[in-house]
Amino acid sequence: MVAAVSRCSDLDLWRSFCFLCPMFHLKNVRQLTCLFAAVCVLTSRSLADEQDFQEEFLKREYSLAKPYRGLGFSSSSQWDLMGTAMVTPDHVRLTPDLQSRQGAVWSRVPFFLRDWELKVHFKIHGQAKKNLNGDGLAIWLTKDRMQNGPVFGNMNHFTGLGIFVDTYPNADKRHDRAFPYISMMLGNGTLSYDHDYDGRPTELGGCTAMARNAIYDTFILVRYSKHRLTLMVDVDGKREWKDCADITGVRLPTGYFFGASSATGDLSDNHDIISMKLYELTVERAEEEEEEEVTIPSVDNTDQFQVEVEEEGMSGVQFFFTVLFSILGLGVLAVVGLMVYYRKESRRKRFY
Ligand SMILES: [Ca+2]
Repeated sequence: MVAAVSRCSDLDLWRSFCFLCPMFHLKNVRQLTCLFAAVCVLTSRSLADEQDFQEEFLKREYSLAKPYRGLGFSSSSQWDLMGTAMVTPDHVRLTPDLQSRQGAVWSRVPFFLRDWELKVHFKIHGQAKKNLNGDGLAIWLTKDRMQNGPVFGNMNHFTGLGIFVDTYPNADKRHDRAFPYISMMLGNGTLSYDHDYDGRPTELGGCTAMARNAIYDTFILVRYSKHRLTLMVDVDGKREWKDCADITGVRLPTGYFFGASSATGDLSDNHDIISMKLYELTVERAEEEEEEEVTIPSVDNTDQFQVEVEEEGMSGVQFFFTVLFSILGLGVLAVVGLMVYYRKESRRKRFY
């Protein structure tokens, strides 16, 4: 509707330009200038319209953006801070670049929209060299809020959606992916996030994104509409979204809370959230298309997302004992076999 209105007003402008130009009896160069000016005006208008169009669907009650007035202490604020998280004029710092810190920011407002888009502007930066930093941050839409735990500063066995910007390769022997790695997981309250394997056993999809110490602004976009969950990233300053994961058949209950959390361990980084902007999507639905009640997050055909996790190879000591016990086992079997054989032999001889 908004788009249609803006198109009409653009058309009117265009008509008035086309009407005015011949009135001046201009030569070719002047006509071209006139045309150029008209295009400039129309283009700038359409960009502004697009921004207005987007802002119209911004849901402020679920969004975190500058200026962060009263965030974390005012009763009118819609967000709570936790752990080491602190607010500056430019960002919400979840953890500083120091060891063993945990911080989070959580929305106070339960979320009930059906079709939505979340744009997260974040910054991860620190002194340490690549792969000697950690651990990353997570974006959440979960049943529980304000919990401490081992999953990037939130509880394990969570219920809901987790998006992880993992900056440290714990399963570094695999070398199957470059870090930072961004991935998605849907928790049902019993699934466990496996830190040692960087969440591979439960991940729905993901991609490498060079989002640490980036010279450009870094963004994640999560879109959920008609049971389809899409993850996109923009980390290389091109101002365009790159596909990261796209999962269909996702069933996500409502009434959950948005949050962002982070943790450092032996390794550290500054983990900052600059904004989390939630937009409502207008989606056409057939009238008979009634949404069924979803109580537990789930994905249809989860088998297709199972990531095979290979067991790590044996260490030297493990190998030695395995061989030793195998030889001893074989020896015992041989002795038992021989005893049985001789007993049978002696019985046979007695019958002769
Ligand atoms: Ca990791």
